[in-house]
Amino acid sequence: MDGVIVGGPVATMTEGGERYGLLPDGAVAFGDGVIQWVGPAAELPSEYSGRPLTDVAGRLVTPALIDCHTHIVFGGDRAGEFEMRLEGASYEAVARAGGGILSTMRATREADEDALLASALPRVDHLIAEGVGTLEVKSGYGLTVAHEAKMLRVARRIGEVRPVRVVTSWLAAHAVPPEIDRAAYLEDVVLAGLAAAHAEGLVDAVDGFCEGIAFSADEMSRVFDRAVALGLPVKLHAEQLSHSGGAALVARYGGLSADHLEFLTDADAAAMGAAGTVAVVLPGAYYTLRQDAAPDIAALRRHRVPIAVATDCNPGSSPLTSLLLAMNMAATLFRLTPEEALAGTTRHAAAALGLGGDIGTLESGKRADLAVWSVRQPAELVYRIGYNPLAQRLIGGVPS
Ligand code: DI6
Ligand code: FE
Repeated sequence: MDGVIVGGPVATMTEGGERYGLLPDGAVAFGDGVIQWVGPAAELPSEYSGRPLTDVAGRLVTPALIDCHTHIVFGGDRAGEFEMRLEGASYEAVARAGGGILSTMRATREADEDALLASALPRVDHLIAEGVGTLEVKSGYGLTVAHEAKMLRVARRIGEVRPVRVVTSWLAAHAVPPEIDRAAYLEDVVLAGLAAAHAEGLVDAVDGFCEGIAFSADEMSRVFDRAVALGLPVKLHAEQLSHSGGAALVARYGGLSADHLEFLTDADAAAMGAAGTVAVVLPGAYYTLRQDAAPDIAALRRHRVPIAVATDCNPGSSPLTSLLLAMNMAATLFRLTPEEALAGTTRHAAAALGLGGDIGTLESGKRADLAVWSVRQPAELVYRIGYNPLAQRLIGGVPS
């Protein structure tokens, strides 16, 4: 589809120039789903002026948003557990009553693909309605070869039944299920399942939960070695609840991203900066778990680590389906500037998925994935709480 968008400010989110890469009165020309020209409307080349014109009437145009860290496919929910905890039950009591990741594991195993898809779509639709055009989806609640692959098949189907690009991550290294010992789980499920799921075309990247209660940096390095052998990029849940060495590990592997990072050190940030690894901050989990130490944003800035922001949508630590709210939380709880928060769901989120050449900014040659908002300035997208000003979304140039 060909077209030209005019009539309002365009936040291209390109780096190095104006804040937000802002063109106060911009134009975006696209054809065959790809952006062909972006610049001041007064300078639109005549070859594009005959195309179908969309006048946004003063509204703001940005890249479509990117949620680069979600666990949006899962069975059941944990509302009952939330209620128990607020009524005073301890975490251990909740676990004894069948709560936690393992309760989601059971519900995910019980659900077939159609049921998992049906339960995920309302959450996905909520994100799409907020201008999200690309969504990362992890496995990690099946915890057998078959159930992990099932989760990623559902993730792929989301991209077929909805106008959203889906990127998958193999997160079998999320927890050890009760029926198998740790070493056998790593070998026969995490590693063997990865090869099988990859052969089925289900895996875009390899993730893990590097934490005292989950997998050690040494265990994760075995998983990463296998990812490298298969030609797959790596990323990691790192330094979320304690300092476990995950951020340095993922930097050593030249990984796409290290995510969470509440216990990040200056040396970790330096290693990430040198490796070009993106820091994905997840304020929804920080908020839900009522953590008290935020990620060291100053260290990330000092070492020029790109910062992305995502929902971490999952039934336990972040039952969040609003990327706009995640941006607001990143600003208010972590002190990101509004420009950093919006870069975190566009340019830097694209980099966290290895798609920096394709999406995340409005530049010629990138996909025509755009959002049009009923706001006058970009900071409004971050400043408002619980308000969705999306007017229109174009994915590959197609209104959807
Ligand atoms: N970190 C988290 O916060 C979630 N997973 C992870 O690796 C928790 C997932 C859950 O509680 O279901
Ligand atoms: Fe997560």
